[in-house]
Amino acid sequence: MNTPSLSQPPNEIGSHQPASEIVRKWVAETAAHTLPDRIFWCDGSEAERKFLTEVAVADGVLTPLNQEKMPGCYFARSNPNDVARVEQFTFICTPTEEDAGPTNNWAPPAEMYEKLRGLLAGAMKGRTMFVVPYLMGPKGSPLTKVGVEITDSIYVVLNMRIMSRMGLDAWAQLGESDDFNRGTHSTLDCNPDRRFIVHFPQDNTIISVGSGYGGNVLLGKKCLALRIGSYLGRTQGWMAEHMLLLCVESPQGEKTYVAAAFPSACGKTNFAMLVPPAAYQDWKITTVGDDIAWMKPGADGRLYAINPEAGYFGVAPGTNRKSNPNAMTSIARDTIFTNVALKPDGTVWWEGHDDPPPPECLDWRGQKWTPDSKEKAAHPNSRFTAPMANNPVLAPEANDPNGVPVSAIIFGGRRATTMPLVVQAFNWSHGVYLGATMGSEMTAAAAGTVGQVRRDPMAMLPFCGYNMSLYFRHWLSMRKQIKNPPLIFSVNWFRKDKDGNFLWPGFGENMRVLEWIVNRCNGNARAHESAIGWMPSFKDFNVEGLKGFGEKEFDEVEKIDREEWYRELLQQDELFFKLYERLPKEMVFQRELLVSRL
Ligand code: OXD
Ligand code: MN
Repeated sequence: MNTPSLSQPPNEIGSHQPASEIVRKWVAETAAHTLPDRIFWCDGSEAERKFLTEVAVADGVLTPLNQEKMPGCYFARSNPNDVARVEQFTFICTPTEEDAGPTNNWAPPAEMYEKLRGLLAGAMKGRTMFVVPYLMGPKGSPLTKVGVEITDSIYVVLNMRIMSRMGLDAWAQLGESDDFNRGTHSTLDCNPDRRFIVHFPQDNTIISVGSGYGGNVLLGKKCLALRIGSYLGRTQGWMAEHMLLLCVESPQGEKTYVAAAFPSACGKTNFAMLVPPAAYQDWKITTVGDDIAWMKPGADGRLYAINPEAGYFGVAPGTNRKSNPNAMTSIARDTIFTNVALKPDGTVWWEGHDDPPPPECLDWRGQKWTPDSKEKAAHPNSRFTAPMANNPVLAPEANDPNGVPVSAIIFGGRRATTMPLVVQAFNWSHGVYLGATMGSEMTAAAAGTVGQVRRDPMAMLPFCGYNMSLYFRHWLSMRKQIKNPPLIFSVNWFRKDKDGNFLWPGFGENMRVLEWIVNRCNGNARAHESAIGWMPSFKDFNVEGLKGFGEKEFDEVEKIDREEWYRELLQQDELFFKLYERLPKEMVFQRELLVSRL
C-alpha cells in the first residue's frame, strides 16, 4: 500500500469546493502570502476523514489507539511548551483600547495586523494549507454562524471536524454573503515568543499563530463562539455565554432547560451529563451542550439557547465512571486524546481514571512513567475531543434549530469558603450582580497560579470580546427584550469545612440542587429570604437517600458567615475598581444593597 500523501489525495478529496468568489479571493490572498505547497479544501465527508486520519498517522501527528478496545480512537501529543490557553498572548484588537476594556490585552488593529502579517509571511512553505468551512450551531438555525478556518495543522482539521458542523453545509448557508468569520491559523515553529491569539471583532476575524493547543487553535470554540460571538451578540441583540445547557425531565415528563456558567475545569462537562442518584430514578438529565450557549429572546418572550458546538473538548484527568459515566461512554470510540498517558496495550490513562495506575506507561511527554514517578502521567489539562453524538444522554434538542427555552441560569465557581451550595437571585439585576462578582480558584485549563481565587465574571473573563463593563450593561439591557426571563441562581459544589473536607458530595447528588432550582422555576418550591438571596430551608431540600447529610450539614453548607462576606466584598471591589469607569450603576447599587442587608 502506498503511503497516503496530501500531494496525491484520492478521487475528488481536497479539491475545490462550491466556495463563493469572496471566499476564494480571501483564500488566494492568504496563500499568496503564506506560500503553502498546496491548498486542501475540506468537505467534511467520511472519505475525507479517513484519508486525513491516515495522513496524520503516517506523519506521526496521530497514533492509533487499540482499535479493538477503543475503535476509531487516536492519540496526539502537543509540544510540551504548548499545553493550555495563553491569556497573556490573547488580544482583542478593537478600534480603541476602551472598547476592549481593562480586562483584555489590546493593541491597535493596524499595528497588530502588520505584526501578524510579518509572522505569517511564507509561514506555510513546505506545508499544506487546509480550508475548513464550518457551522457553529445547528443547520438552519437563525443563531447559527458560518466560519472558515485556514490552518496548516491536520490536527486542527480533524478536531474541528468533531467540534463543529464542518463541511459543505457551511458553503450552502453562506452563499454569496460576506458574513462569515475569517480565521487564520499557523502553528509556525510553535515558539512561545511567536504565539498570539488575536481577535479583530469589528472585522469578524481571528488570527492565531505559534500554537497547536485546542483552545488556541480550534477557532470555532473560544475565539469565535465566545470572544467574537459576545461582541456580535451585543451589536445584534443576543448573548454568547460560557455555559453548559441541560434538560431536566421530571417524573411527570415536564422538561426544564437550565444554562450554567462555571469557570474552566469546574466540572461543567460532568454537570452537563449528570446521572441522577438512586432516589431520582424517575428523573432524567440530558445534555444540550457542555461549554457554550448562544441565547436570543424568542417571540414568546422567553430566552432561547443553542449549543453552537458539535463535540466535547473535555479535560481528561478526573473523568471516570463515577464522576462522569456518560463522558466515559462518549470517549469510548471516535475520540482524539491529547496529552494523556499511553499504556503498553494501546489504551490511555490519566490521573483519576477508573483503572489503577499502570505499572508502566509513557507519560504525556512520551517518557517512561511508573507509579513512583514524581511527575503526573497525564498533563492536568490533557483533553479528549469526542463527537456529541456519542453521548448516551444527548438531548435531541441539541440539533434543534429553534434551540431550547431557558428557565434557569446558574452561576458557579470553585470556592472553599463563603459561597453557599445554592442561592437564588432576588431578580434579574441582582442575578447579573451574582454573575459579575463570581470568583473561582484557578485550575490548569489556563496557564497561571493554580489555587488562587480569581474574579471571573460569568466565567467570561478570558472570553469576553469587548469591555467587560459594557458586557454587564448588555446583560442588564437584555432584560427589556425578555418578557419571561430565566431565574438566576448561584451554586458552589466545592465548599469545605475547616479541616479541608468537602461539605457537599457533588457529582450526581447535584441533582438535588437542580430539583430545587427547577421547582423554583415552575413555582413548586419554597424559599426564605436571606441577606444574599432566596435560599431553601432544610425542609425544602430533598435529602432522601443521602447518607450522612442532615439538617446540621445542610445548615453548614448554606451558612452565611458575615466575616467571610465582608472579605468577599473587598475582593469583589478589586474587580469593580478595575472596571469602574464604565461600570453600570446597577452593580454599585446591588453592592450597597448587599452591604445593608448583611
Ligand atoms: C475549555 C475552557 O477548554 O474553558 O472549555 O478552558
Ligand atoms: Mn470552557
